[in-house]
Amino acid sequence: MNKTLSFLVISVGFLVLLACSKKAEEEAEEPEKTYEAVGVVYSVEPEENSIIISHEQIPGLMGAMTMRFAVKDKSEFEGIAAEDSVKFTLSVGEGEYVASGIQKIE
Ligand SMILES: [Cu+2]
Repeated sequence: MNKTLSFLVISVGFLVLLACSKKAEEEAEEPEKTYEAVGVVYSVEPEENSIIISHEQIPGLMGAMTMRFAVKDKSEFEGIAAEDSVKFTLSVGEGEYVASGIQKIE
């Protein structure tokens, strides 16, 4: 094998390796991520299985805003009303924002 050819083979091999490791990295990011968040309840909508919360900044995800979260378990709504300060766990998966463990805070 001449020098140019072996250089080419090594380069292509390196590129394939790079592409593969990048793909594995992207796939590893697929699973649902969770964040701890705090905010003030804007409105509770049990019939819609959702809650609207003015949340504070969530580092690594988004700034402060008022937005709707899906709520999977109706018992989450017990004792929670508009204007309550709350903390909750936000799960992000497949473009869906789910609030769970919603708890009133002082
Ligand atoms: Cu938001």
